[in-house]
Amino acid sequence: MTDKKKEATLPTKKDFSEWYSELLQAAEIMDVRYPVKGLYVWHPFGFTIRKNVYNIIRELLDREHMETMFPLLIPEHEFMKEAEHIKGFEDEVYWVTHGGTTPLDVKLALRPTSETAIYPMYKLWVRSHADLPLKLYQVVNTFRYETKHTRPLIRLREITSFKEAHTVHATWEEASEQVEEAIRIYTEFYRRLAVPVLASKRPDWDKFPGADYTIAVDALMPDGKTLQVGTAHHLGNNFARTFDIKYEDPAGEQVYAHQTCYGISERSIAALISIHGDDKGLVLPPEVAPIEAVIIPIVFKVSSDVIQACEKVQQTLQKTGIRAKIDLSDDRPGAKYYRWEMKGVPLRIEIGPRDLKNGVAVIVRRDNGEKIQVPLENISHAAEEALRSIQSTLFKKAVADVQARIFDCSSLEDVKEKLPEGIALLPWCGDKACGLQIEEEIGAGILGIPPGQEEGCKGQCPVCGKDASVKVYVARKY
Ligand code: A5A
Ligand code: ZN
Repeated sequence: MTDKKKEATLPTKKDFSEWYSELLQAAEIMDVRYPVKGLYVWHPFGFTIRKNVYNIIRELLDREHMETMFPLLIPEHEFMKEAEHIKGFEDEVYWVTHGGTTPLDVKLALRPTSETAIYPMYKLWVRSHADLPLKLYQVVNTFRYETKHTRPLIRLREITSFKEAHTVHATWEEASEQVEEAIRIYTEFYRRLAVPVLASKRPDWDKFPGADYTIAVDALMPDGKTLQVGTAHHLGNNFARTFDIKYEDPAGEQVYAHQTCYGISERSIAALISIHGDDKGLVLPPEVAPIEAVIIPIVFKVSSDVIQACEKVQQTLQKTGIRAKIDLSDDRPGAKYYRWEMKGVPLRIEIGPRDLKNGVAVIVRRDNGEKIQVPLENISHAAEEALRSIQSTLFKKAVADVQARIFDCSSLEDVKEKLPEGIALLPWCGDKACGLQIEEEIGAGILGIPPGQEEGCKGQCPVCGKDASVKVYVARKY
């Protein structure tokens, strides 16, 4: 690569779609050149972000769940058991039909999700009320033959990082509490990524195939569209009846179990990148940044003093638990700044001969460009402070941005005017016919009903004029 090519600038973030595509390549997140549609390759740098992100979700789930792993292949007869589930997924399934040149007796589905792989085993594992609740999760790849426009990290045909949890409970109510818990876990997970999410109960026509109901979390993207970044489903005893998952209750009766499942994917990384990035590239929250601080020696001739000081700073930072790296490449300082800004490194620490003489370093924040001079003996404390501040500033900024882009609307005209900027809150009577007409007229989707709405009139349904007992989020969706 020539120096010029390396420093080619990104399109402005206002052209979000182009910015996003260019950034994935320039910041070395994904390589989109793999020759199968909807499949992409992780660059090692992107994969390190993924590792940090998935460590957080694992940390949160490991408190009450156990991690496991089920097979990728699902026999046709298991896959075809639950009628609603099949209807929802049959157009999206890839089938394995041959072993070498021999046709298989039983066709095998590549899992689009793992209910039908896991639940035949749950039938064997769940015996008594003492086995419940059962809470397992896995992080695996899943395959969906998506027909809508595919996009790296957002709509994949191979989802490489599908985190799915599957829980079993004695009662419908306990399962319902688990769905709430899942949404709390996801909200906390996204807070650690400095990404605010909005929870809402999906309308019936948009729930998971085979579920009683679905609650989703959505992130608001820079272009005003929302991205569904997680879902939790109450499965009732629908799958338990199909897969015969029963337990013996304390009175000795055989009772069908109640289940939930909830999932997130690398869409979490799409949201993180898109919400915080700027015209210069990635801006990573310290929690997930592969490098939290890059140290740049400002030297024009070889100066072993400066290099030594940089190495000492690196050691000090690493001892504090900060992921620090020195850039000792031959590039000019300007080229180094450019490279690490593109990669979203939260802090840049510059040390030159004059700084060294004065016993100081300069710390530059990636999120707001702020520069401060810090005594070298104070460097790790100052870096820690700055990292903490970046993490919380990014979240506050993102929260303020979402709040400013939710609009209370009472008519469809009003909604149409506001949607290019964000999300509308609109009264709705709850009838499916009205809901579908709203979606049709505004050319966008109903996300769902936000939680915590007490009964009571919330205005009039813009379609039928009847009193509305709820308000729904309406948005253009990815
Ligand atoms: N078994 C349940 C958990 C399930 O499959 N739910 S789901 O279909 O809603 O998927 C879970 C989450 O995965 C979604 O909320 C969405 O964030 C993500 N997801 C779904 N399809 C995807 C795709 N094609 N590419 C990337 N992420 C996807
Ligand atoms: Zn209505």
